[in-house]
Amino acid sequence: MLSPFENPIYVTRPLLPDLENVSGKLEEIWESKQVTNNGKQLTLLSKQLQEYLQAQHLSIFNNGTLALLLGLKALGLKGEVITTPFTFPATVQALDWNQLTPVFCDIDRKTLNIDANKIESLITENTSAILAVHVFGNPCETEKIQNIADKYGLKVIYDGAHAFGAKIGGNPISSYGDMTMFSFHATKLFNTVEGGALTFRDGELVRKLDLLKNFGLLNGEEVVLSGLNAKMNEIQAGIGLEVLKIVEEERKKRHRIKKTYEQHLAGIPGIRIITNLENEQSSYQYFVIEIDKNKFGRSRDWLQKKLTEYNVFTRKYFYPLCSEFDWYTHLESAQGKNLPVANKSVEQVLSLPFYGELELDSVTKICRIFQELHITQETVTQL
Ligand code: T4K
Repeated sequence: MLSPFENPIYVTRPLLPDLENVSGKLEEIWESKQVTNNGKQLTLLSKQLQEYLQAQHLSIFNNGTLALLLGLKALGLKGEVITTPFTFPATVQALDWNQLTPVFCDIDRKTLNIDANKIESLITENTSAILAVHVFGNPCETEKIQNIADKYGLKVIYDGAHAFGAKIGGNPISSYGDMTMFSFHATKLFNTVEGGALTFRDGELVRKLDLLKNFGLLNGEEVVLSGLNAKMNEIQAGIGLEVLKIVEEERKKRHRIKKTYEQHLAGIPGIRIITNLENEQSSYQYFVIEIDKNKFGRSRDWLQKKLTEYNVFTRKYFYPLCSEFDWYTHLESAQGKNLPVANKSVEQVLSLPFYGELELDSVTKICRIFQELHITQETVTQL
């Protein structure tokens, strides 16, 4: 048996800038005495992110969940929203807080994104929008989704929590749909410790979102909307400015790690790498595989547990399916029979360690552990 790693290897580690640079930023902020509520750092970060993401409009929030929640509110959606069950709880919780009913659509076998071919049959007179997720940073089939939305007059919102810098045929991911949410949580490729943003087409929404994230407060005197507090502070924004400087380097490192995994996992039976479609560029947010128990010889859950003995800590993103939450069991679209692909995939997915600091030797060793744990078909039949 290969020896365990000396130190734990986690699914991810935050991309942190040099402490010296952060201290410099902190000094600047301290001196200004403006520590939140639209200070200089936030203004600068908004400008730089708008350029980086090539967004028409951009608004920053204190996390991705509140960005999405308030984005949906700003769009004034009502009734039902077609979405995916294979996502982080935040996606559907943002619908719940807006009194919107999710209608779950099954997912695509290859990318695990919403299956664009199955959306149309779920549209009713109550449908107001499609909320799709660029799962693991691999883009959705945006053209198909837009065609359906145009035919029925629906809004399209993308949860792009994982999709920072993803592209389709060279076009930035923010250029698709009416609105895209990005998460800047510590575990994300680009982070502000906690944080998030919306990019969107409609310039009218700028003012509305500014109000919604600041209690609906206008000029300090009038309260014109029922909002909440979803502002990013200056320390987070300052850290974000430093992280933005090193994000491209991180992406390159992740590219090398991905290639190493692909090279060494190839040929192990029962392992499928979740990847983007042709002509699309992933953000390199996660590296995810599916384990086919019959071919690999062991189940995903067995493998995940076994890996901890080697000091390797993987995650089952996104287990359980959102359609399994107690408060959705009455929905017809949440029934297992209507979501066969999602129900199968959720039992097979495993997110492997993936972050720039992870050494290529460690990646190779993780793959060798997989080789060691895989058992041949002959052995399976003898068990
Ligand atoms: N939509 C989608 C599709 C999402 O995936 C998410 C968030 C959202 C919306 C909402 O966006 P935010 O409101 O969060 O901006 C993490 C994140 O908290 C969450 O942001 C993320 N998705 C989700 C996929 O992952 P956990 O509970 O798995 O994180 P945690 O704390 O177990 O961290 C994972 C590993 O990362 C740890 O084992 C070690 C490492 N780690 C983590 C943190 C926080 C560190 O090394 N240092 C750290 O500070 O949820």
